[in-house]
Amino acid sequence: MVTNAEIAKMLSQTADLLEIKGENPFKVRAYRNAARLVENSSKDFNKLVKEGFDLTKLPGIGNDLSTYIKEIVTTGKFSKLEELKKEVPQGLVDMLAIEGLGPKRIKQIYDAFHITSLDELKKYAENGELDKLPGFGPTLIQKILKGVKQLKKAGIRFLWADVENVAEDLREYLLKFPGVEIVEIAGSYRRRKETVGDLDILVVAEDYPKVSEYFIKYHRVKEVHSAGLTRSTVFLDNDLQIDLRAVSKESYGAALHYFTGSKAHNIEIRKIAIEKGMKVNEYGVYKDNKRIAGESEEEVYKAVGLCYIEPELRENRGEIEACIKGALPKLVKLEDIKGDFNINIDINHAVNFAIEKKYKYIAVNIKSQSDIEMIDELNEKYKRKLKIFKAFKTKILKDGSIEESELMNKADLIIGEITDNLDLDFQEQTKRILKAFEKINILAHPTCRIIQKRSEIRADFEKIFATAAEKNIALEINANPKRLDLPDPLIKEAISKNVKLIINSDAQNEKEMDFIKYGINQARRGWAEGKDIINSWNLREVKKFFQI
Ligand code: DGT
Ligand code: CA
Ligand code: CA
Repeated sequence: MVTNAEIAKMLSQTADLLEIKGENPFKVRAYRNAARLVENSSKDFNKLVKEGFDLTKLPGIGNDLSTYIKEIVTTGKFSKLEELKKEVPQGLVDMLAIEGLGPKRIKQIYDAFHITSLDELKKYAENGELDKLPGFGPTLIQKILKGVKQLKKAGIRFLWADVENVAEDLREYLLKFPGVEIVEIAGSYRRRKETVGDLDILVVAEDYPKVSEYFIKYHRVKEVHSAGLTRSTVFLDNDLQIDLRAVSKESYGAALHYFTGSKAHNIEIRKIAIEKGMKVNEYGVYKDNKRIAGESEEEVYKAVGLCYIEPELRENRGEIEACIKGALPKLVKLEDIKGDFNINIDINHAVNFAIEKKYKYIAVNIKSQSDIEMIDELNEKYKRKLKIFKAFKTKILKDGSIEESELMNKADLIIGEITDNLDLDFQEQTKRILKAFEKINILAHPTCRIIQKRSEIRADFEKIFATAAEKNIALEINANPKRLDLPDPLIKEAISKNVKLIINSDAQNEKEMDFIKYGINQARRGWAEGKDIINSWNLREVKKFFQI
């Protein structure tokens, strides 16, 4: 589902890119007006389109824009914008975020020097070339230099899994300091977002300035940005920013809630409080200027009339409404997992790992006749303790047929994956996947995205979900932290269509079998309960689902 804000963003990005390209100003303005209209509308455009409302009745929306908005709502993407992104260098798009640089000036810079990256922009600003352009005075040049610096820092996002070790190490490091009572890592890290911009650490301690002094001596600190009386910011050797904040015990819950975010969730909570004549901030909940809550998060939610909402759900994607209706999901947990269905390592190693984790079943990818014999023997050996299924992993070809083999007939399960022709158009890609559904049991990494490196394939996931639910095809949540595929919004949508999902490690070595925990993070962010996740079920239910 696409929100009004998302539609508006795509339209206004299109306007920016058209303007950088120097397109007709009337056209540019039409996109901007449409973006504003959608953004400020009290009506949900998603709903309007689904109800068949004639968008051209709205002021400033002609046939073209109406078609575009429909495309965005139904596919979640805007092909015109995708095309423009291919034409306009990313560096120029990045420059839009610099204060003082709009599309017009970026075009001016590009036309004069043909520069397309932030680094080049910095060079031209420093060596005095930019000054030669009309309107580029010293103040603007300073702004540009500052903007480039900020952007380069802000632009770096880290995979959640890549900051996990340092986050937990810092937590332990801080807890060791005398007088430190509580250390909690809030922000996107606590919400288990697939990437994090920085770490927001809260600390309850007797003497904060002393803790701060100790904090900035952490062995991986490269640069101390600031160290104040209640807040300190440093950068680690890998450029990860860490914000440390002092919090008092009585307002710990309110601070934890505020700094866990997301911002969008916080804004909604504050609205609810205001409606009830209350005020919420990082220090507590107030009524008639009196503090009525703040020590724990539970207390904060309760004070505004809500139940506790798990951090993974706090994205303003309906969690507050669900809480009011008593319909919050009971999220799946790592302890619920009873198996792994996409394992590419030595069978004996996989079996040992599974037994250690007390898994009830696994599926290993078979590559030869001897694999089959080995699995038969192991099944004999571990009767009742562990069931080992034979999975045959195969490529889904361009036309939706699959690469077949003798081994297929001896497998319990067929796992299909798309590895090429990722840029097929929406219709063709959809058709390809639906056709593959006739042959496969599990669709691996359904969108084929690689986080921050490769975008999702274009396909009609609404249709794919409907068909998967009808035919009992399991969709994978690939737990590799670089993939986390399905992405969480799609997990939420799949579940609402009654699709069953399976969290797989896709391990290439024994260590990676532990990836499952990242898949759990993602599943929880997608509102998944045990009933939605096949490998949290017992063996009998799994066999029944796949009819094996
Ligand atoms: P990140 O670091 O980009 O991965 O995302 P977050 O969510 O960790 O964001 P960050 O580090 O900028 O701020 C941490 C939390 O602090 C954020 O989730 C919510 C809260 N917060 C920050 N700025 C604002 C604000 O302007 N308004 C409200 N309501 N909350 C804010
Ligand atoms: Ca953060
Ligand atoms: Ca922060």
